[in-house]
Amino acid sequence: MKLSFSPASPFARKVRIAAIELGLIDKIEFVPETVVPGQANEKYSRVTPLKKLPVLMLDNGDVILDSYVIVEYLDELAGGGKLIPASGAARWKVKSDHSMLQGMLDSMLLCRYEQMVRPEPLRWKAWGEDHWNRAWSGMARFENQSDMLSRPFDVSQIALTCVLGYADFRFSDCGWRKAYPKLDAFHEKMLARPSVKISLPPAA
Ligand SMILES: N[C@@H](CCC(=O)N[C@@H](CS)C(=O)NCC(=O)O)C(=O)O
Repeated sequence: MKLSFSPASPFARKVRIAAIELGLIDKIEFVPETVVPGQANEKYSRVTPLKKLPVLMLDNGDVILDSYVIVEYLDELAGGGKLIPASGAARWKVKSDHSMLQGMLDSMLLCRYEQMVRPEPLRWKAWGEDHWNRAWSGMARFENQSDMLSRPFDVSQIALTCVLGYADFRFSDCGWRKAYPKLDAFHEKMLARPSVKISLPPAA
């Protein structure tokens, strides 16, 4: 299997952490890919018209996309129910938490693109603030959700780790540690895992 990848991508990081935790990392070849909004990448658009990474390319030519779906696929390969509970209330809780975190990451990425790609005169301040507030109030939600910080390791905890790592990477002066001390403790706990530590984004 091959995974399109960038060390700066929080979505690709989620898959990398999951692959390490599931013992599948050696079965995946990481293929570096560069995608920039507003710039064509015809070769990669043939892999996925959405031109987003990561994408998992299977040996039979099939393509699996969206980081959550890739993690679900890997989880099944590893026997199932490892990072995503197989059934019951725990399953829906983990999936729903993950959807919230995925939306937060999407909003953070839009803020980043607004700063990085959009020409200054075309920036829309209220729109950027709205997206940042979604991520920020999402963090507040998880700060106050005690089970998230203590339950067995799962895909939504990986996603929360990636949200916080991305905040450090691209919004280093946002002050999340001071505002959210329980998330800080959670992040420290996660950093004890080699999968989390080895996948930290590069220095910005
Ligand atoms: N829902 C997708 C989001 C992936 C995503 O937005 N990836 C970013 C890189 S971090 C990307 O490819 N951006 C390029 C673009 O949006 O043009 C997933 O979970 O895999």
